[in-house]
Amino acid sequence: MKHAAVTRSRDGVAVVTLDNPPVNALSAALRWATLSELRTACADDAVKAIVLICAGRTFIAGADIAEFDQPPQEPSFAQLFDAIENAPKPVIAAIHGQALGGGFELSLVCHYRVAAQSARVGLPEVHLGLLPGAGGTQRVPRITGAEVALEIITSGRSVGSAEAFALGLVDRVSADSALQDDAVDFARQIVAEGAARPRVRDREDKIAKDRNRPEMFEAFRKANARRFKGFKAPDGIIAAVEGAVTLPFEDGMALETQLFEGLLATNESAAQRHAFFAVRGTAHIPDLGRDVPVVDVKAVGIIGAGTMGGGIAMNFLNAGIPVTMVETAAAALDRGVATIRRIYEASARKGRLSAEQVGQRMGLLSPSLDYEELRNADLIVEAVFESMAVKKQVFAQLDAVARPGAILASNTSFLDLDEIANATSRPESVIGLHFFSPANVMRLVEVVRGEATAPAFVATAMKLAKRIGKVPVLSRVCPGFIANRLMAPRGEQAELLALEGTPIADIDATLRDYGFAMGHFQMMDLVGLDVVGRDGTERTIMGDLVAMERLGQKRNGGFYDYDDQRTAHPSKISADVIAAVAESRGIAPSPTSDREALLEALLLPVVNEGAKILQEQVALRSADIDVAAMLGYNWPVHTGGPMFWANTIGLGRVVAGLRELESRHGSAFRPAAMLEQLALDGGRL
Ligand code: 3H9
Repeated sequence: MKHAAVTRSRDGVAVVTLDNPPVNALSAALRWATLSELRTACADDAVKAIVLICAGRTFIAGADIAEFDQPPQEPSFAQLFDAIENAPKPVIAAIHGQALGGGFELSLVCHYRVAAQSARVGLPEVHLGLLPGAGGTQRVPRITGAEVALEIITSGRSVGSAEAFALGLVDRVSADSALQDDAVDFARQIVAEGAARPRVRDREDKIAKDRNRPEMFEAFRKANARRFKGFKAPDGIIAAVEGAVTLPFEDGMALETQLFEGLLATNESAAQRHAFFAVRGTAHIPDLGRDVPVVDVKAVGIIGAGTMGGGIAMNFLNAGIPVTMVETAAAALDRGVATIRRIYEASARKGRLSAEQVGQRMGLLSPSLDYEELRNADLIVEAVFESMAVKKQVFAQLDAVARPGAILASNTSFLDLDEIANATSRPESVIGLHFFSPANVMRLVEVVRGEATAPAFVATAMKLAKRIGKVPVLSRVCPGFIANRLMAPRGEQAELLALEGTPIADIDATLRDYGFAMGHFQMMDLVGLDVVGRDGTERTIMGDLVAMERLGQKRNGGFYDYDDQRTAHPSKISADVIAAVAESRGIAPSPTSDREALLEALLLPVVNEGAKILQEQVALRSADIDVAAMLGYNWPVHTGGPMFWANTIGLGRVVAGLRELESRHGSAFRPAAMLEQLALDGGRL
């Protein structure tokens, strides 16, 4: 395939169009094509200036991430970038869509940058556990100064054209429809003026000032220590930007390359690159080809105006899709609508939404007490109390009012979807859409495919989830589906370890050190012990704490005591409760003090559950399980999710650890057959 072409040459301006769909990733093939067109244009005496522009929806979105695991191929970034920067004619980048990572870095070796109004530029490498490795850490500080560069590169955020212009990162902003013409005009103007070709690498003014503030780097590191915890890339970025200020350009570049290569070899970067592709890969469903028709969802109904129903409704309102929200009682409906309004107004106060947007979104919401008003809905999502009897009744009612061809979705988190579907005359129309709380924030949605669900409705749900900004993961029916089922053993293990006498503060600290934002017991206290609840007759720690009105942070403490600042302190009361429950259940004290053993006791059972989910084909692929854990339970991204982590530490070790747990606690911890086999074969999950 030809990736770059000189599409026209007008008044001595060669327009080189780069074309590597879908996002113009700067693969070796695209680097070759660009270099060769550049050389041709440079050799052509009729060409006075060169515009680099991209075909398709965006400018270059960065290096081709898939190439990082392959041997380096020529031409290198450095070879291409040297050729551009030292070209004998001015080179102008014309940016639309996004110029990211290596793509933005390519624009920084051009002599000028023209951006379309809607364009954005940025260096998101930090999200891949990397730093910009093609000069970004050296050139951005030369334009913006080190402080702004640190913020932009460590956050990985993309910068809109207006801000980029204000910062000097682009030289001109043009109307979206006129980008190419503007860039060509700009090129002609530069040729006419005969100005010298500026190179960002030669700029000294900003970094000269930064040389007087060496303390800035340490201060930045300290101020962001919490945000950077567990990640190696931010430290590398800070060191590279510091190098831009303290070293000559070539030495700074050498430092950047060395730091980039070091990061590329880390488990964290491998994990984050896995996460990148895993999140994008969930939508590929092998038995759903492109020919499966998709329903155009123009109107949505929601049953239930509680926390879940309201949160789900907001996703559709945010995407401009009208929602009819139905409740049985006026008071509950009013409360639900008021909550949605309150959340939008809070966003408006923080400047995230305009008053007009709040009005538009609320205008799309129709509260109702009547199922009849769902007649025209293309999709109806049930989000009522988690009881089979109630859900069956709701679905029978929906069956009576919904139009033929409407999708009937349940937000159940652990009930049997097939049983719910059979309460209707059209089980093929029933699907699970399992959102995670808070549903307007959490990115995961499990799309649950029942025995009878029609392929077109599965395809519609996957597509719709993306449209409302969610990441869909397909699950078959089983108790807890993927994420809740996967993570249940972590909670059970945490409580078992506590009953054996391991201090809950140690258990929580182990999870935090691994990278979770919170430990299990802190989380329970935050959610509320009465909310979490537990079925069964066995005496539990939680049951005893609830009986004592210790409901968590909101009342009297829970596992921990809390002061006025809501800081957790170890609690004598809960320690006594734990000891009493352990005694009543005949569990002898055998605390685990070794942190690594603690971690494995907490997380290997999760891996084991994941393997069972995979071998039962509840999930399509192990990467989907990782996505469910990362986006549904905030599993630390720098480990790549439980399955990727298991591969990283080695399946032999996972199996050995589980066998050890099995010998102590019984067959619940027996390694899944798939794990045993893969460990034997040297395979990966
Ligand atoms: C870098 O540049 C390093 C340099 O500093 C140094 C080098 C020495 N590579 O996200 P989408 C695929 S590191 C390969 O669904 P959107 C993606 O997998 C890079 N593939 O679209 C998907 O494939 P599929 C720094 C890539 O419209 C398809 O393209 N850059 C790459 O929602 C569509 O992607 C970044 O980190 C890539 N770089 O969002 C930017 N990018 O269809 C990464 C995308 O088979 N990219 N693909 O599932 C993005 O953030 C988004 O893709 C973008 C478009 C915002 C551009």
